[in-house]
Amino acid sequence: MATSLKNLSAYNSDSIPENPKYRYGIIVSKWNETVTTPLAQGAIDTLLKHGCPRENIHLHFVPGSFELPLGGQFLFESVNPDAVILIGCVIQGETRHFDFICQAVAQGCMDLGLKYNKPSIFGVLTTENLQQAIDRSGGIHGNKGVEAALTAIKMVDLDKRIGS
Ligand code: DLZ
Repeated sequence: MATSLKNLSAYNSDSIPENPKYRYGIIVSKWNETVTTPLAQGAIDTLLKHGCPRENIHLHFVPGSFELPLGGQFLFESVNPDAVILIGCVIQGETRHFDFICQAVAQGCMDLGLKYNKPSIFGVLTTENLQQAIDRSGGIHGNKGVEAALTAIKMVDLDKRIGS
């Protein structure tokens, strides 16, 4: 597999716009917390690194990934951030929960962005096992939270430049 040797979070900082004045919401699922905590930290560290003040980051938690889109909606309806990042980790089990949750949160994330005309970033790991999730939350394959934050910064920049 192409990803087996790759740190997917490696990037060139010069290609990322600085955007100190923008506001970000981060909703984090408590389910598989040992994975979602480093994902959230990766997202926060990345926003701070690229100039976002800590007070412009609105961090909240929901019980599981299924609740992420509604958590994002609560944020758009309250503090109205420039983008939200949904962070979760769904691990394949023996039942069809995995399929239902992944489908719902992916669709919910897309619907959320389209409803509020603001970036809604899918920072959810969907893995076969815990090791794959660990590898992608600060392990050998990088940190999906970092990638989610970079995507949020780029999409907010695009939104502002287009002037939607
Ligand atoms: C119920 C459930 C299961 C089985 N697995 C996960 C998971 O791997 N990752 C996750 O974020 N949440 C899981 N949940 C919880 C659901 O997302 C949700 O919180 C409950 O079904 C209540 O709506």
